[in-house]
Amino acid sequence: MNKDQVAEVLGKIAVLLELKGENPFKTRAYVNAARLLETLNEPLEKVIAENRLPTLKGIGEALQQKITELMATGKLAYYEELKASTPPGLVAMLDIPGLGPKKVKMLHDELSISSVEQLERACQEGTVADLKGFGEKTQANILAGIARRRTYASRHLLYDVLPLAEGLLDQLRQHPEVVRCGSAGSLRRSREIVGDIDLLASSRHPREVIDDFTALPGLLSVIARGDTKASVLLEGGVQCDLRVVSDAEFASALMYFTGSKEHNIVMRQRAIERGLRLNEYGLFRSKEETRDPSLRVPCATEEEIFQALGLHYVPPEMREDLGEFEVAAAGPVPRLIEWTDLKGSLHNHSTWSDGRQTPADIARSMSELGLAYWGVTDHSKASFQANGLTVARLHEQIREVREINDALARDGHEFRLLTGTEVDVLKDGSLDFPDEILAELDVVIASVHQAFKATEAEMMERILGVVRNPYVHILGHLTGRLLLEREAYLVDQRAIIDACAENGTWIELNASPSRLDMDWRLWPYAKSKGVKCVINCDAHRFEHAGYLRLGAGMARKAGLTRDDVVNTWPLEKLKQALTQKRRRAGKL
Ligand code: DGT
Ligand code: CA
Ligand code: CA
Ligand code: ZN
Repeated sequence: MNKDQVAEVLGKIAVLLELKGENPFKTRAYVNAARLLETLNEPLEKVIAENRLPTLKGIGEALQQKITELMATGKLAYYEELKASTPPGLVAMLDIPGLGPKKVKMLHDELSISSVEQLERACQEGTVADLKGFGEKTQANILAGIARRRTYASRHLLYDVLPLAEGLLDQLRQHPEVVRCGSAGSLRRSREIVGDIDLLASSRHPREVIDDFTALPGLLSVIARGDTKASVLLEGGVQCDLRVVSDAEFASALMYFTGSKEHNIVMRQRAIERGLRLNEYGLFRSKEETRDPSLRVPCATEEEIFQALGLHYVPPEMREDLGEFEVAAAGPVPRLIEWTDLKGSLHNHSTWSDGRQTPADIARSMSELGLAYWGVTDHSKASFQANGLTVARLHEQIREVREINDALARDGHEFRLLTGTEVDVLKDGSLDFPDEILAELDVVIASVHQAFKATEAEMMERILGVVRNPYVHILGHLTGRLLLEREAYLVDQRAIIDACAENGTWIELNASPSRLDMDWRLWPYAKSKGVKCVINCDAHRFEHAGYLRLGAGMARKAGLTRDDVVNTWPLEKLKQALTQKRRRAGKL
């Protein structure tokens, strides 16, 4: 720990003591000690080593012991106990503007309120206003503060914020004073969930850029504004931070604000090992923290910074400190998949089940998009709520799709639909269609859509049986999670990957914005086992073709290349690959 971190803990102790209604002198002692450490102008280690803690004003024996313990171990038993004995709801209430420890204690003592939710209810009922020292105005402020807190705390699906960021970047690009701009943060790293949008621009006149940015139409509010940065609240409660730097600082600022924090820490360390300093202002020839332009190692791009630190370029999606440094130190990072490599999606729906367009319409629009093929894989009958197909209807559908393909061939088109199904995995582990009809289909995806509450053992037995079925090409949305909505069901993903490797079964990367399942964190393992990926839109309407891009972003996070993903292959190669499992099982 450094002195600022020690000071922070002492400050928190003061707050907890006040919440508990401890003797005010005791509380003051912690506040004063924290302030003293913050303003100390020599390293705390040195003071301790030279035994000079007792000479500091107002730091008695008890405090000396606590500071020493914190510095030595990074922890403090006293603080941990204090925290554990305080209801977490009381601490959370302190985040609401206008509520200090005294008021929170009073709410707790007088109205038995010990969580933000209880506080909100009490305010709505009007009981808070009656408390001494509160009143109608304070009560209204607390309610507003709770609402704001909720908005800020919210996390967002990447897919929902991407267009917001694009819209703002368009505005920045058109600004006459902007030299370069781009997104940073979790959005640039293509995280499936993002906290806020981070944008970066370079300019000679930051103030003008900030002024115009904060005056853009459609902002809910301007949260903060300075000469070189601003935070605004967008429609839907999404926060956006813009920072404006000089163009000489752009590359290092972009790198810094792209993160991740964990990745940045390693980069900084690599700089220090080379006698350099890396921070948001640049790369410097210096052994100390600096932003002195005369020490700057000129780097116009991120590539140059990586190079100066002995690394090949790491694409932003991979900057999570999850193995990218070993790769980029050993040689160039392999060319990652790009969404334009994708030739079609193999898992999609039509009006035959719960999709919006007919197979004929789908064929027309997907070929216009320049794709080469598109799977029509509607639900099976067990998914009755989605109008799942019976065997008889599936036969009819196969006929219809073949007729469409015949017509495409006659007209000289190369685009083809693929016949298929997203067949339900039933509770007992059997499939909703018999093997005979699965054998007729180009592509078979098996998905769990029911009995989510099964134990891990039950779920594993169900899924492993399906993985072994020679007619099942692809395992659909492996965990059934819905981001920000529903937890994954209990499955041992690695064991399933192992089984898929053994049986030649592919795994889907379902690119629907709230699924993105199987998760990018598992794909490096799957790749190491030789399991192929299929990036699927699970499209229910035309616009969902755009999910291919989102899915490719997740595959990039996992370091997947074009050849790891079967739907980058041309139709003939894909069709050949789709027969392999059946051939291996002697079914062809
Ligand atoms: P988010 O917004 O929660 O989805 O995640 P990020 O990664 O966008 O985080 P954010 O917006 O707080 O900060 C943007 C980037 O700035 C972050 O990825 C790395 C950098 N950064 C922020 N705080 C720190 C820090 O304390 N240390 C270091 N090394 N980097 C930081
Ligand atoms: Ca962010
Ligand atoms: Ca941010
Ligand atoms: Zn589906």
